[in-house]
Amino acid sequence: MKRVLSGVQPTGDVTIGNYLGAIKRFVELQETTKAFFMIVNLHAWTVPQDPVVLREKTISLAALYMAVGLDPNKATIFAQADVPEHTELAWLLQCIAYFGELGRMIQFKEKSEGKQNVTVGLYTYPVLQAADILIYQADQVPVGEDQKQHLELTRDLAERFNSRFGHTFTVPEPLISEFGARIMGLDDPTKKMSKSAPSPFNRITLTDSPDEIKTKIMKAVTDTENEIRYDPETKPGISNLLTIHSLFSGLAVEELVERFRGQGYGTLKKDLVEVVVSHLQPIQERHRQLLVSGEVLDVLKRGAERARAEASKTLYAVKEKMGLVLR
Ligand code: AQP
Repeated sequence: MKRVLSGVQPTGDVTIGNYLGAIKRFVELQETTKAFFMIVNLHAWTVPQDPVVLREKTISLAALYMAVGLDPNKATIFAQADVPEHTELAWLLQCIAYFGELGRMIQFKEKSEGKQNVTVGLYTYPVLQAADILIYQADQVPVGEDQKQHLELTRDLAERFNSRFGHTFTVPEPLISEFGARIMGLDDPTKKMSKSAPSPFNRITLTDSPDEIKTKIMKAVTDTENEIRYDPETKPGISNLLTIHSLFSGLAVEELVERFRGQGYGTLKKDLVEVVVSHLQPIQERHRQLLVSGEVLDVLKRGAERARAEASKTLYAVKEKMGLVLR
Protein backbone atom coordinates (compact mmCIF):
# COMPACT_ATOMS: atom_id res chain seq x y z
CA MET A 1 0.00 0.00 0.00
CA LYS A 2 1.33 3.43 -0.92
CA ARG A 3 2.18 5.85 1.87
CA VAL A 4 0.96 9.42 1.82
CA LEU A 5 1.85 12.34 4.06
CA SER A 6 0.78 15.95 4.11
CA GLY A 7 0.10 18.79 6.51
CA VAL A 8 -1.30 22.25 6.98
CA GLN A 9 0.04 25.04 9.18
CA PRO A 10 -2.25 26.24 12.00
CA THR A 11 -1.36 29.81 11.10
CA GLY A 12 -4.73 31.42 10.74
CA ASP A 13 -8.03 30.23 9.38
CA VAL A 14 -7.86 27.56 6.72
CA THR A 15 -8.80 28.95 3.31
CA ILE A 16 -10.72 27.35 0.49
CA GLY A 17 -7.32 27.39 -1.28
CA ASN A 18 -5.86 25.08 1.38
CA TYR A 19 -9.04 23.00 1.19
CA LEU A 20 -9.33 22.63 -2.58
CA GLY A 21 -5.56 22.40 -3.17
CA ALA A 22 -4.83 19.90 -0.41
CA ILE A 23 -7.24 18.89 2.38
CA LYS A 24 -10.20 17.82 0.20
CA ARG A 25 -7.92 15.32 -1.50
CA PHE A 26 -6.71 13.91 1.84
CA VAL A 27 -10.20 12.51 2.32
CA GLU A 28 -10.04 10.53 -0.92
CA LEU A 29 -6.49 9.34 -0.25
CA GLN A 30 -7.26 7.89 3.19
CA GLU A 31 -9.36 5.21 1.45
CA THR A 32 -6.59 3.77 -0.71
CA THR A 33 -3.29 4.56 1.04
CA LYS A 34 -1.55 4.39 4.40
CA ALA A 35 -2.02 8.07 5.20
CA PHE A 36 -0.44 10.45 7.69
CA PHE A 37 -1.96 13.92 8.03
CA MET A 38 -0.42 16.35 10.45
CA ILE A 39 -0.93 19.82 11.76
CA VAL A 40 2.45 21.45 11.25
CA ASN A 41 2.61 23.52 14.41
CA LEU A 42 6.43 23.67 14.41
CA HIS A 43 6.44 25.21 10.93
CA ALA A 44 4.06 27.85 12.27
CA TRP A 45 6.87 29.25 14.42
CA THR A 46 8.87 30.34 11.36
CA VAL A 47 6.95 33.60 11.85
CA PRO A 48 5.89 35.09 15.21
CA GLN A 49 2.91 33.44 16.93
CA ASP A 50 0.75 34.02 19.99
CA PRO A 51 1.17 30.74 21.95
CA VAL A 52 -2.43 30.71 23.21
CA VAL A 53 -3.85 31.30 19.75
CA LEU A 54 -1.49 28.75 18.20
CA ARG A 55 -2.65 26.03 20.59
CA GLU A 56 -6.28 26.87 19.88
CA LYS A 57 -5.74 26.91 16.10
CA THR A 58 -3.92 23.57 16.24
CA ILE A 59 -6.87 21.88 17.93
CA SER A 60 -9.32 23.68 15.65
CA LEU A 61 -7.44 22.49 12.56
CA ALA A 62 -7.48 18.89 13.80
CA ALA A 63 -11.25 19.23 14.28
CA LEU A 64 -11.53 20.64 10.78
CA TYR A 65 -9.63 17.67 9.33
CA MET A 66 -12.24 15.43 10.94
CA ALA A 67 -15.13 17.73 9.97
CA VAL A 68 -14.24 17.47 6.28
CA GLY A 69 -14.18 13.70 6.53
CA LEU A 70 -10.80 12.50 7.75
CA ASP A 71 -11.32 9.41 9.85
CA PRO A 72 -8.78 8.69 12.63
CA ASN A 73 -9.41 4.99 12.11
CA LYS A 74 -8.27 5.25 8.51
CA ALA A 75 -5.58 7.95 8.62
CA THR A 76 -3.06 8.89 11.30
CA ILE A 77 -3.92 12.44 12.40
CA PHE A 78 -1.36 14.14 14.63
CA ALA A 79 0.42 17.35 15.58
CA GLN A 80 4.01 17.70 14.38
CA ALA A 81 5.34 18.92 17.75
CA ASP A 82 4.10 15.69 19.39
CA VAL A 83 6.61 13.66 17.35
CA PRO A 84 10.10 14.85 18.32
CA GLU A 85 11.70 12.43 15.83
CA HIS A 86 10.94 14.98 13.07
CA THR A 87 13.23 17.63 14.53
CA GLU A 88 16.00 15.13 15.24
CA LEU A 89 15.94 13.94 11.64
CA ALA A 90 15.76 17.56 10.46
CA TRP A 91 19.06 18.30 12.21
CA LEU A 92 20.75 15.35 10.52
CA LEU A 93 19.38 16.40 7.12
CA GLN A 94 20.55 19.96 7.72
CA CYS A 95 24.03 18.53 7.87
CA ILE A 96 23.74 17.30 4.29
CA ALA A 97 21.70 20.25 2.94
CA TYR A 98 23.54 23.12 1.29
CA PHE A 99 23.23 26.75 2.27
CA GLY A 100 22.81 27.79 -1.37
CA GLU A 101 19.94 25.43 -2.13
CA LEU A 102 17.91 26.74 0.81
CA GLY A 103 18.59 30.32 -0.26
CA ARG A 104 16.89 29.58 -3.59
CA MET A 105 13.54 28.70 -1.99
CA ILE A 106 10.88 31.06 -3.35
CA GLN A 107 8.77 30.91 -0.17
CA PHE A 108 11.77 32.03 1.87
CA LYS A 109 12.36 34.93 -0.49
CA GLU A 110 8.69 35.94 -0.44
CA LYS A 111 8.17 35.62 3.30
CA SER A 112 11.45 37.36 4.22
CA GLU A 113 11.21 40.18 1.68
CA GLY A 114 11.43 43.61 3.28
CA LYS A 115 11.43 42.14 6.81
CA GLN A 116 14.02 42.73 9.50
CA ASN A 117 15.12 39.97 11.85
CA VAL A 118 14.17 37.09 9.58
CA THR A 119 14.57 33.91 11.64
CA VAL A 120 16.94 31.03 10.92
CA GLY A 121 13.84 28.82 11.26
CA LEU A 122 12.24 30.43 8.21
CA TYR A 123 15.42 29.65 6.29
CA THR A 124 15.79 26.04 7.38
CA TYR A 125 12.15 24.98 7.62
CA PRO A 126 12.11 23.28 4.17
CA VAL A 127 14.56 20.78 5.70
CA LEU A 128 12.15 20.12 8.57
CA GLN A 129 9.48 19.64 5.94
CA ALA A 130 11.74 17.12 4.18
CA ALA A 131 12.17 15.29 7.49
CA ASP A 132 8.38 15.27 8.03
CA ILE A 133 7.95 13.48 4.72
CA LEU A 134 10.98 11.18 4.63
CA ILE A 135 10.53 9.91 8.18
CA TYR A 136 7.28 8.14 7.11
CA GLN A 137 8.79 6.81 3.88
CA ALA A 138 6.01 8.64 2.03
CA ASP A 139 5.57 7.75 -1.64
CA GLN A 140 3.24 10.65 -2.38
CA VAL A 141 2.67 14.12 -0.95
CA PRO A 142 -0.61 15.86 -1.89
CA VAL A 143 0.10 19.61 -1.95
CA GLY A 144 -0.79 22.81 -3.77
CA GLU A 145 1.52 24.16 -6.43
CA ASP A 146 3.28 26.55 -4.03
CA GLN A 147 4.96 23.56 -2.36
CA LYS A 148 6.45 22.09 -5.53
CA GLN A 149 9.91 23.56 -4.97
CA HIS A 150 10.06 22.29 -1.37
CA LEU A 151 9.16 18.83 -2.63
CA GLU A 152 12.03 19.02 -5.12
CA LEU A 153 14.39 19.80 -2.24
CA THR A 154 13.00 16.83 -0.29
CA ARG A 155 13.69 14.56 -3.25
CA ASP A 156 17.22 15.95 -3.64
CA LEU A 157 17.99 15.37 0.04
CA ALA A 158 16.60 11.83 -0.05
CA GLU A 159 18.65 10.97 -3.14
CA ARG A 160 21.80 12.57 -1.69
CA PHE A 161 21.43 10.64 1.58
CA ASN A 162 20.70 7.38 -0.23
CA SER A 163 23.71 7.71 -2.49
CA ARG A 164 26.04 8.60 0.40
CA PHE A 165 24.84 6.11 2.99
CA GLY A 166 22.96 3.43 1.02
CA HIS A 167 19.23 3.19 0.37
CA THR A 168 17.37 4.58 3.38
CA PHE A 169 14.58 6.86 2.19
CA THR A 170 11.73 6.45 -0.29
CA VAL A 171 12.02 9.31 -2.78
CA PRO A 172 8.55 10.93 -2.70
CA GLU A 173 6.47 12.29 -5.57
CA PRO A 174 4.39 15.44 -5.25
CA LEU A 175 0.68 14.92 -5.95
CA ILE A 176 -0.41 18.21 -7.48
CA SER A 177 -3.84 18.42 -9.16
CA GLU A 178 -3.94 19.58 -12.75
CA PHE A 179 -6.80 21.88 -11.81
CA GLY A 180 -7.24 23.92 -8.61
CA ALA A 181 -3.67 23.57 -7.38
CA ARG A 182 -3.46 27.35 -7.14
CA ILE A 183 -6.60 29.15 -6.00
CA MET A 184 -6.03 32.86 -6.42
CA GLY A 185 -6.76 35.74 -4.03
CA LEU A 186 -10.23 37.28 -4.42
CA ASP A 187 -8.83 40.78 -3.95
CA ASP A 188 -5.92 40.20 -6.34
CA PRO A 189 -6.33 37.21 -8.66
CA THR A 190 -2.72 37.43 -9.83
CA LYS A 191 -1.48 36.18 -6.43
CA LYS A 192 -2.40 32.98 -4.59
CA MET A 193 -5.06 32.94 -1.89
CA SER A 194 -3.35 32.72 1.49
CA LYS A 195 -4.20 32.42 5.20
CA SER A 196 -1.80 35.20 6.05
CA ALA A 197 -2.51 37.70 3.25
CA PRO A 198 -3.05 41.09 4.93
CA SER A 199 -6.61 41.66 3.67
CA PRO A 200 -9.46 39.39 4.81
CA PHE A 201 -11.00 40.01 1.36
CA ASN A 202 -8.17 37.91 -0.11
CA ARG A 203 -9.72 34.67 1.09
CA ILE A 204 -12.77 32.68 2.05
CA THR A 205 -12.08 30.62 5.14
CA LEU A 206 -13.76 27.34 6.00
CA THR A 207 -15.28 28.98 9.07
CA ASP A 208 -16.63 32.15 7.38
CA SER A 209 -20.33 32.86 7.93
CA PRO A 210 -22.72 32.92 4.95
CA ASP A 211 -22.73 36.74 5.15
CA GLU A 212 -18.95 36.95 5.09
CA ILE A 213 -18.80 34.55 2.14
CA LYS A 214 -21.37 36.64 0.28
CA THR A 215 -19.58 39.94 0.90
CA LYS A 216 -16.21 38.53 -0.13
CA ILE A 217 -17.46 36.90 -3.34
CA MET A 218 -19.55 39.91 -4.39
CA LYS A 219 -16.50 42.16 -3.86
CA ALA A 220 -14.11 39.81 -5.71
CA VAL A 221 -11.97 41.64 -8.27
CA THR A 222 -12.86 40.74 -11.88
CA ASP A 223 -12.32 42.86 -15.02
CA THR A 224 -14.02 45.60 -17.01
CA GLU A 225 -15.56 43.31 -19.65
CA ASN A 226 -18.79 41.44 -19.06
CA GLU A 227 -18.08 38.17 -20.81
CA ILE A 228 -17.85 35.00 -18.74
CA ARG A 229 -14.94 33.11 -20.23
CA TYR A 230 -12.19 30.88 -18.81
CA ASP A 231 -8.83 32.46 -19.54
CA PRO A 232 -6.47 32.66 -16.55
CA GLU A 233 -4.00 34.86 -18.48
CA THR A 234 -6.31 37.70 -19.51
CA LYS A 235 -9.26 37.11 -17.14
CA PRO A 236 -7.69 35.84 -13.89
CA GLY A 237 -10.56 36.99 -11.65
CA ILE A 238 -13.41 35.35 -13.55
CA SER A 239 -11.31 32.25 -14.26
CA ASN A 240 -10.61 31.91 -10.53
CA LEU A 241 -14.33 32.17 -9.69
CA LEU A 242 -15.13 29.55 -12.34
CA THR A 243 -12.43 27.26 -10.93
CA ILE A 244 -13.78 27.59 -7.39
CA HIS A 245 -17.34 26.99 -8.60
CA SER A 246 -16.30 23.94 -10.56
CA LEU A 247 -14.39 22.38 -7.65
CA PHE A 248 -17.26 22.90 -5.23
CA SER A 249 -20.17 22.10 -7.57
CA GLY A 250 -18.51 19.30 -9.52
CA LEU A 251 -19.61 20.91 -12.80
CA ALA A 252 -17.02 21.26 -15.55
CA VAL A 253 -15.82 24.80 -16.35
CA GLU A 254 -17.15 24.47 -19.94
CA GLU A 255 -20.60 23.62 -18.55
CA LEU A 256 -20.50 26.67 -16.30
CA VAL A 257 -19.42 28.96 -19.14
CA GLU A 258 -22.34 27.64 -21.17
CA ARG A 259 -24.79 28.02 -18.29
CA PHE A 260 -23.82 31.65 -17.57
CA ARG A 261 -23.42 32.70 -21.21
CA GLY A 262 -24.81 36.19 -21.83
CA GLN A 263 -25.33 36.84 -18.11
CA GLY A 264 -23.46 39.37 -15.99
CA TYR A 265 -20.70 38.67 -13.49
CA GLY A 266 -23.22 39.33 -10.68
CA THR A 267 -25.23 36.21 -11.63
CA LEU A 268 -22.16 33.99 -11.54
CA LYS A 269 -21.10 35.49 -8.21
CA LYS A 270 -24.55 34.99 -6.61
CA ASP A 271 -24.65 31.37 -7.74
CA LEU A 272 -21.13 30.83 -6.40
CA VAL A 273 -22.17 32.19 -3.00
CA GLU A 274 -24.89 29.55 -2.81
CA VAL A 275 -22.61 26.74 -3.91
CA VAL A 276 -19.88 27.63 -1.40
CA VAL A 277 -22.26 28.25 1.51
CA SER A 278 -24.13 25.00 0.99
CA HIS A 279 -20.86 23.03 0.80
CA LEU A 280 -19.34 24.63 3.89
CA GLN A 281 -22.38 24.68 6.19
CA PRO A 282 -22.38 20.95 7.11
CA ILE A 283 -18.59 21.09 7.61
CA GLN A 284 -18.96 24.07 9.95
CA GLU A 285 -21.70 22.33 11.93
CA ARG A 286 -19.58 19.20 12.40
CA HIS A 287 -16.56 21.35 13.26
CA ARG A 288 -18.51 23.05 16.07
CA GLN A 289 -19.71 19.69 17.41
CA LEU A 290 -16.19 18.23 17.38
CA LEU A 291 -14.78 21.22 19.24
CA VAL A 292 -17.21 20.83 22.12
CA SER A 293 -16.99 17.02 22.18
CA GLY A 294 -13.46 16.97 23.59
CA GLU A 295 -12.72 14.11 21.16
CA VAL A 296 -9.97 15.96 19.29
CA LEU A 297 -7.22 15.86 21.93
CA ASP A 298 -7.73 12.13 22.24
CA VAL A 299 -7.44 11.63 18.49
CA LEU A 300 -4.21 13.67 18.44
CA LYS A 301 -2.76 11.64 21.31
CA ARG A 302 -3.45 8.33 19.61
CA GLY A 303 -2.26 9.73 16.29
CA ALA A 304 1.04 10.85 17.81
CA GLU A 305 1.64 7.39 19.32
CA ARG A 306 1.07 5.72 15.96
CA ALA A 307 3.20 8.30 14.16
CA ARG A 308 6.07 7.93 16.65
CA ALA A 309 6.10 4.17 16.22
CA GLU A 310 6.67 4.66 12.47
CA ALA A 311 9.00 7.65 12.71
CA SER A 312 11.34 6.05 15.23
CA LYS A 313 12.09 3.15 12.83
CA THR A 314 13.36 5.48 10.11
CA LEU A 315 15.25 7.66 12.57
CA TYR A 316 17.04 4.62 14.01
CA ALA A 317 18.10 3.48 10.53
CA VAL A 318 19.45 6.96 9.73
CA LYS A 319 21.38 7.25 13.00
CA GLU A 320 22.86 3.80 12.54
CA LYS A 321 24.12 4.75 9.06
CA MET A 322 25.59 7.98 10.38
CA GLY A 323 27.50 6.29 13.21
CA LEU A 324 25.28 7.68 15.94
CA VAL A 325 24.02 4.45 17.51
CA LEU A 326 26.42 3.46 20.28
CA ARG A 327 24.62 0.63 22.05
N1 AQP B 1 -4.03 29.27 -2.89
C1 AQP B 1 -3.85 27.97 -2.82
N2 AQP B 1 -4.37 27.13 -3.76
C2 AQP B 1 -4.19 25.79 -3.67
N3 AQP B 1 -3.50 25.19 -2.66
C3 AQP B 1 -2.98 25.98 -1.69
N4 AQP B 1 -2.26 25.71 -0.58
C4 AQP B 1 -1.98 26.88 0.05
N5 AQP B 1 -2.50 27.91 -0.61
C5 AQP B 1 -3.12 27.39 -1.71
C6 AQP B 1 -1.91 24.38 -0.13
O1 AQP B 1 -2.47 24.20 1.17
C7 AQP B 1 -1.63 23.30 1.92
C8 AQP B 1 -1.39 23.85 3.28
O2 AQP B 1 -0.63 25.04 3.21
P1 AQP B 1 0.27 25.48 4.44
O3 AQP B 1 -0.58 25.70 5.61
O4 AQP B 1 1.36 24.49 4.61
O5 AQP B 1 0.94 26.82 4.06
P2 AQP B 1 1.06 27.62 2.72
O6 AQP B 1 1.33 26.73 1.57
O7 AQP B 1 2.06 28.71 2.98
O8 AQP B 1 -0.43 28.19 2.61
P3 AQP B 1 -0.98 29.60 3.02
O9 AQP B 1 -2.47 29.51 3.03
O10 AQP B 1 -0.38 30.65 2.14
O11 AQP B 1 -0.51 29.78 4.51
P4 AQP B 1 0.40 30.90 5.18
O12 AQP B 1 -0.28 32.19 4.82
O13 AQP B 1 0.35 30.58 6.63
O14 AQP B 1 1.76 30.80 4.61
C9 AQP B 1 -0.36 23.11 1.10
O15 AQP B 1 -0.44 21.86 0.45
C10 AQP B 1 -0.41 24.22 0.10
O16 AQP B 1 0.25 23.89 -1.09
